[in-house]
This record gives sequence, structure tokens and C-alpha cells, in this order.
Amino acid sequence: MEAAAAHRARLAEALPGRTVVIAAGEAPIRSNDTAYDFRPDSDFCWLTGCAIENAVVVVRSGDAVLYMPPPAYPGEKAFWSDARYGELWAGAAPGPEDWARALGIDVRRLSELRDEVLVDHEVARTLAALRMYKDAWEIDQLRQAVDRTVEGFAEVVREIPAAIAGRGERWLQGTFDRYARAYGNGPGYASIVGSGKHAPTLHWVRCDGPVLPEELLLLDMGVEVASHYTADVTRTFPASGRFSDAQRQVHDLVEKAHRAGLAAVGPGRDEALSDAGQQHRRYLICGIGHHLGLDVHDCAQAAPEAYQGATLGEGMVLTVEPGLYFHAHDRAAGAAPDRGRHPGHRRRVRGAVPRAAAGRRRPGEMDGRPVSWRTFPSLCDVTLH
Ligand SMILES: [Mn+2]
Repeated sequence: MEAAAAHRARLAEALPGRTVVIAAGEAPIRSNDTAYDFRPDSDFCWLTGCAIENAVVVVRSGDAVLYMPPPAYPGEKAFWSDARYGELWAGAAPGPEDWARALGIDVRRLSELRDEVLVDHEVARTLAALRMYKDAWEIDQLRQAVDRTVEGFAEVVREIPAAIAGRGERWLQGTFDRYARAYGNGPGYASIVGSGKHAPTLHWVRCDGPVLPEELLLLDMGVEVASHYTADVTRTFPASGRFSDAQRQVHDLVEKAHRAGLAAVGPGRDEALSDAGQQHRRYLICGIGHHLGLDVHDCAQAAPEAYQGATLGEGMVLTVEPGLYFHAHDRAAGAAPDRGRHPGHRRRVRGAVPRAAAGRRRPGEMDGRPVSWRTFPSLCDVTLH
């Protein structure tokens, strides 16, 4: 509640005298009359600290009025007839008075909203630029998201023998998603589990392959906690628990780059990679990091000069995730040292540590040779300090 009030005050400073209208949005339709889970718009969440489907917040000079569709209580016709808001269908839900008490702001019925709703590009950019700087409460939420994610990774690692025995990638994906749902709001993005040739596919969310013991296994997953802040952690390791020599070489090279990246991030920094060379781009088609917060790719609406062009500041939270992605169709990658053993297999080694940019925050130790799935949880010992 205090964090949201502080966020609104910062918005009022950034856009003095302006009225900002942000909608929470609604769950997308999955099929016919069934919907996916509702997840509020991140700007709405940042300004209100709540998640009410179809609500709209109007912010003027730091004061907020929240308009929401009220639940239909017993005695009202919609109690019986409205499958969305009727309490007979949806269960007891807090109404405007309850939310007003909980949030400390004026909460009214959606039907009272008569203002013209503006979708303003400038508002989106301003909010993205403001959201880049996390306050203490937000850092704490992100720390919790990381902690839950580390536990989720440990749950997944425990299931690797079952996945190898036949249940495959999707079993591990389901294991993490269940953990995220039970201990948070859910996965912060579609969980990626890639074994062997699937590992270098950046967004391998189909997860319909087997888990092969001799191949590398890539996990890219994050728990979104109840406040909707998410972690983003990627680790690659051998499913069997033992690296081949070539796997070890590639893993250690990426880990070295990872540590160098972590050491390079900090307030006042604006460049981590030299403009010269850039040979890595052949094996790394994505960036090596991004802002993290309410969204996994947080603040992407920001103007380029406020994002890629900006100098890092205290309170920014960034991922650091270099990688090497060797695809089967890449002839140079095909010439990798153990080509004879795994002809044409793609290999991807990638590390991601959600991390606040300030130099005083360091990742936990992640050394544990030889890496095995038994010792893997220690590899996940990533903390924000
Ligand atoms: Mn990422």
C-alpha cells in the first residue's frame, strides 16, 4: 500500500498536472467461454498494488480513484445470472468498500467512470522509465521471487530421474509450474525445459521431448510471487550429473563470461561489451541481459535512450545471462570437439542471475565440481545482497 502510494507520487512528479488512466485488463479467452488465468497489467499493479480484473485506476496528482466491477451479492439478479461476477458462481469476493480499506484509496463502481480513457504513448514510456528504479519493497519482492525460484529448481532437480525414466521435459516443466502456482502467483513466463537438441532453442516452451541422460539440460524458469514480481533464472547442466569434456569446456567458458558480466554491472556503468570483435553474436542471438521486475522483460516500453542508451543507476535490477547456442545447421558449431559423439546436436549453455545492479549486491557462489543433479541446488544459490 505504501509502495503504491510512493509510486503514484513519483508519477505525479514525472507528469505534473496530467491525469493518467490505466486499465487492469482482463483474462484472454482460451476457447469459447473459458479463459486463461488473469494477470493484471504491470503498470496498473505498480500504481495500485492490487489485481482486480477489468478495474481502471485514474491517477491525478498522486491521488488515485479505482473503478471496479463490483461482485453481485445475494439478493441481486446477477448473483444468479452472472457467471463472472455473481458470487454464486465466482465465490465471495471483496467489493469496493473492502478494497478501499485495504488499499487506502477511493474505490468506486466501474459504472461511475465517465472520463474519457486515453491510451497515451507518453504515459507508457514514463511509467517504464519510472519502474526501472526499484524501491526497497520491490527489491524485497524480487528477492522473494528469486528464493521461490531457487526452491522450484530444487523440486525440478529431484524429478530428473523420473523425467529420464520416460516422463520427459514436460514433467519437469509441470513440476516447476505447480511449485510456482503453489508458492506464488504462477510462473512469471512460460517455463523452458530443453534437453539436448532442444536446449539451444531460445523459447523452447513446447517441452514435448525426452530428457536424455547424456545430453545437457537447460532450465529457464521464474516464479512470479503474489505481488506479481518475477525472477528469471537459467541454468544448464548434464542430466546424468556428469559433464563430458566438451560440455564442461563450453559450460565453464559461459560461466566465466557470466561472472565477468556480473562484475561489470553497477551504477554508473554504461557499457559491458567492447564494440570491437562481436564474434559472440554468431552464437548468441539474444541480448545478454534485461531489466527485471513486474515483467520478465521489464520496462520494455521505455524510450531507447532510457533503456539501451542509459547509464545504469542505483535501484535498477538486471539479469546477466550470456550463453552459447550451437545449432545443428551451424557448420562451425558442428565442428565442436565432441561432434563425433553427438553428431548434429545443438548445445546451449546459459546462465541467468537476476541481480540488482548496485555493486554491493553479489551472486551467491556457484562452484561445485563436478556438477551433479544432487549438488545442483547449490548451483542455484543465487541471492540478492
Ligand atoms: Mn532472461
